[in-house]
Amino acid sequence: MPASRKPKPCIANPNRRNVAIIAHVDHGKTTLVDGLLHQSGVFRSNERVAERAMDNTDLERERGITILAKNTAVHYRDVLINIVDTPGHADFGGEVERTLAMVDGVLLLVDASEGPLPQTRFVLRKALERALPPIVVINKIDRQDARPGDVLNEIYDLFIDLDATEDQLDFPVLYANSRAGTATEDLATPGRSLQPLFDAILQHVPAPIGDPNAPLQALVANLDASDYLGRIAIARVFEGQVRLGDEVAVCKLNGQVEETRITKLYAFDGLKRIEIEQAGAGDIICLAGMESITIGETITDREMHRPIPPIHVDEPTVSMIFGVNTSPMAGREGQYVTSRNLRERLARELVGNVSIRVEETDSPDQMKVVGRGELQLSILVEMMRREGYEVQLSRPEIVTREVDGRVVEPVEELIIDVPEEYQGVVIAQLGTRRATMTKMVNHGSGRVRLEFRIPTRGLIGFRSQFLTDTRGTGIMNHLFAAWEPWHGPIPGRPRGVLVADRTGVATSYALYNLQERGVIFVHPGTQVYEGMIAGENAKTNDIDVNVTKEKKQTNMRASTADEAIRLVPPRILNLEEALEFINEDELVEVTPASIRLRKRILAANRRPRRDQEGSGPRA
Ligand SMILES: Nc1nc2c(ncn2[C@@H]2O[C@H](COP(=O)(O)OP(=O)(O)OP(=O)(O)O)[C@@H](O)[C@H]2O)c(=O)[nH]1
Ligand SMILES: [Mg+2]
Repeated sequence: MPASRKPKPCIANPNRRNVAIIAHVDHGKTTLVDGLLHQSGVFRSNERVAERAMDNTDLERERGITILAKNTAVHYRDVLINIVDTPGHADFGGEVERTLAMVDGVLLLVDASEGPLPQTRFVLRKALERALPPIVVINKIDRQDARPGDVLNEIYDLFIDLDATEDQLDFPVLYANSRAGTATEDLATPGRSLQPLFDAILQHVPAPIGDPNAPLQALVANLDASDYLGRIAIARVFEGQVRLGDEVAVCKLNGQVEETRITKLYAFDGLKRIEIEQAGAGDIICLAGMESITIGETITDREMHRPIPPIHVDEPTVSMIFGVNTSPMAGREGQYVTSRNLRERLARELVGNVSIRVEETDSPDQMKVVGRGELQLSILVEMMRREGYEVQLSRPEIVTREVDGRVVEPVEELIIDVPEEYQGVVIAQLGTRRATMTKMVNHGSGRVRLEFRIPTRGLIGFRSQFLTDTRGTGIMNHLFAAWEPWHGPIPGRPRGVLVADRTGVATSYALYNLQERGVIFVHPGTQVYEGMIAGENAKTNDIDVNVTKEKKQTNMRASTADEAIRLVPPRILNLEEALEFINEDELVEVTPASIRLRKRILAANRRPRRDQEGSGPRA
């Protein structure tokens, strides 16, 4: 036997598989999990189960996207398959990165029409870096415009581009319709169930490796919480055994070791967690009763401390200042409004969210929150407002760094798919945002695919412009590509705003007279204050306006009841739109009931004027 031969790794448990489902946003991960749950007999035949059962938070259901990675487990034959559903949106990439630390293989889903997109590349790169064997699932083959053959070629190209090894290139391929719950190895033979996929998981995802008799080593890869159990650590056991009542050590991220006892132990089973007495190498488990535990920490033997190196995730690139609400209406609609409330809430977020950072600023009332993108930050704000918080937010900014005395900034790869007729306007728009086109493909279908490199900065505010420019028909995707030297100034919002000049209630009469000047953001009857933004000016300057003006009449009518007046419906900005809209001298005020835009300095006589054309570059 050659001396270099390594000892054969020990299979921890032949009846376990741990697999993550990864893909670009909307390619059908959560829908596929529905199918796997149904067909493994998790539900009673008459049980009513919501579509996309794993997307169980309010925000996920409302937006139809997965935000948090989540575990489930199904039985197939005599094997327990732990499955982790991951989010596909780039802003939640940190969730995918830490999930991969838990599994032994991945299902890479690719939409049969869209083909690989930026996040497909990101998640596949992360999986290949960890040497996780992939099973490729070309999904949505029922789509009218499905082109599975081409898509498979594009997937090969992507693997080669990512320097996949020979072995990795030898991936198995399945064709699926997740919505119908079918998969097949051969397009000529329509699938009838997901059995080929179950079989592929058993065959191609390796059983977990690890020594069940070694000292315990389990990595906390995710956190969950329940009202009843408090904080729940989701951990992958790599070595050894863990039993209820065991005394264990926790290797903390700060290098300290804490001793504790295992008081509550669970395994995943369908959509539930079931209590178990013990688990061993290869298992994915939940532990409750460890209040200070956090992601990246290792639960290990009391005598033999063997920490696993912490999970590294990509650096966040977008920041926003979260401040105590200072508007005259502060505290009216929210329950938690103080700087202490804000601090505590953000500290809590840090525990479960490895891809954000919170930094102090010069002011005790303001915290800088750094995340992966505007969506990730706005989801955090959205959760906070539902919990009763008020907060005021600055315009999102990108993070810069200094390398060898030069300022560098994040640059993204942007892929756009638009009908031919909008190509010109989109290219022109992106030109002003310092994008450079890298590729242009015309499939001859009437749509073109354009690829660009663009500073992350240039993307702020682009999405809404893009949707307007393409009448909602454009599709855009982007992904962090590299840090590059500063690309130079990018012009800011071309228009000024209409600023309320006094406190009061907006009237139809006043809004009617103002609507020719620009786009109105408030309904009649809305409470306004001096310095609040009531609309966008059609010109580049800001103007102070009285939106509370009443019609001069002898018998005054109620402000909202001027029925004779025909008002253009106001444009009500949602949180993301508001954040994209505001300039540096403006803020978004968020309360559980309202989203208001305002000037940073409210008093008109103290506010620097923005009445020159094109007031300066967007930093
Ligand atoms: N036609 C068709 N539609 C599908 C199929 N699978 C999923 N969909 C639809 O695609 C949309 C997105 O599905 P999801 O399962 O939420 O996608 P996802 O990958 O989990 O999305 P994120 O978690 O947000 O990244 C839903 O409207 C599904 O009904 C399929 O096989 N065929
Ligand atoms: Mg999903």
